[in-house]
Amino acid sequence: MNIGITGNSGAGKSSFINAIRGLDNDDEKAAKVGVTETTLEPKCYDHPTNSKIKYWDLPGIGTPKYPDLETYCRKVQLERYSAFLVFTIDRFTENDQKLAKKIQSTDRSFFFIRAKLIKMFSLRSVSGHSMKMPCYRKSDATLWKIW
Ligand SMILES: Nc1nc2c(ncn2[C@@H]2O[C@H](COP(=O)(O)OP(=O)(O)OP(=O)(O)O)[C@@H](O)[C@H]2O)c(=O)[nH]1
Ligand SMILES: [Mg+2]
Repeated sequence: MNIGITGNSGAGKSSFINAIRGLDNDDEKAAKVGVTETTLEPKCYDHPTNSKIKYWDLPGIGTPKYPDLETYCRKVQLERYSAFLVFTIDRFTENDQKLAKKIQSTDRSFFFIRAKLIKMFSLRSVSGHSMKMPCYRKSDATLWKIW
């Protein structure tokens, strides 16, 4: 099974693949991780224990090479993959929705993955100081709200 890991650039797709394979980002077998457009072409990574599952580290959307969804779908060829994890951060955007619809139109399944939640909670914790909103105690409520 070929699982496409997709979503906006910088959402943490490559980092997720490394984490699920038990690798540090600086391991020589790890997917390349960075703060600017990093994954430029689809690249295949084995599941750590199940040889039937392949993770495809896909480029991110919204970069000079893949500026919009149409360009992205044309170059990445969604139909090559059997299912998708769609990475999002901070907000579900119209682009996330459009990408999900494109995937649905190819009869593939997908899950949305909300990445960098801990970062979101800690940022709110900082701003929460002035807004008197202790964030960590509210994290369960926040999770319910966005789910
Ligand atoms: N705080 C936080 N940072 C993360 C997390 N996952 C990834 N990052 C950071 O986010 C940045 C982008 O991570 P990548 O894994 O390269 O993101 P990507 O989605 O593969 O990016 P592209 O290949 O450009 O599409 C890096 O600086 C990572 O260290 C996370 O769960 N929490
Ligand atoms: Mg990447």
